[in-house]
Amino acid sequence: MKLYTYFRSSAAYRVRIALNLKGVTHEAVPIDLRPGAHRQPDYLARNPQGLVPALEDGGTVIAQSLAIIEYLEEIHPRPPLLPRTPVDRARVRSLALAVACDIHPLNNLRVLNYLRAPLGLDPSAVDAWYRHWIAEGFRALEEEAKRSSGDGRHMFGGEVTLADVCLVPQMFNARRLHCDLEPFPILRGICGHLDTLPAFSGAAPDAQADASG
Ligand SMILES: N[C@@H](CCC(=O)N[C@@H](CS)C(=O)NCC(=O)O)C(=O)O
Repeated sequence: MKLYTYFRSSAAYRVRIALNLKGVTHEAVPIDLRPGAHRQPDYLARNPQGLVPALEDGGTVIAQSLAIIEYLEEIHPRPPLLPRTPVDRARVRSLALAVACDIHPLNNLRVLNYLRAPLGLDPSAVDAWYRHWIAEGFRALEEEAKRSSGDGRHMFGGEVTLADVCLVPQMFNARRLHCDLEPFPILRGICGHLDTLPAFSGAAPDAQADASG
């Protein structure tokens, strides 16, 4: 298995966590987003979506972090990242999708670059955009976590789920961009615990071979 990854990509970070949790050995292939390696013909030939991560397994390339993680869940069911009952599975997916579909896409590199040019927003306006969507998304997740966390250490119940796998990379990015996290004590507490787990710390950007700058 090969994971096309970039150390700072939060979507790739999700997949790295899932691979670690499931103990799946793989080769990490760095795709440096800064010079645009994800837009080069050789990468687009593998992954026409032109984003990281992508997972190659047995000659097939799968794009989209949540599709990759659900694939891993099916071929390596232990430990499970989704709970047992349909209603609980739906709730965990709902928390994960709040990050992956509602927060992350608005703050992705290509979106921020488009705000800078051609739209011409200055750096402080782009930072305000970023922080606004983090605050908006985290406000909802903090409320959700009040109801769904069983122990203040996990987004749902008392076990690691897909919701945690999505939250931690988003929190990492929010910290890196100096977002105000004071209003989110439950989310901070959950991430404080998860960051101590080897599967999570080993997937963190600074722990990657391609980490730089
Ligand atoms: N929905 C996709 C998002 C993938 C994505 O946006 N990846 C970012 C890095 S986190 C990327 O490749 N950005 C390159 C760009 O914006 O040009 C997923 O979950 O895999």
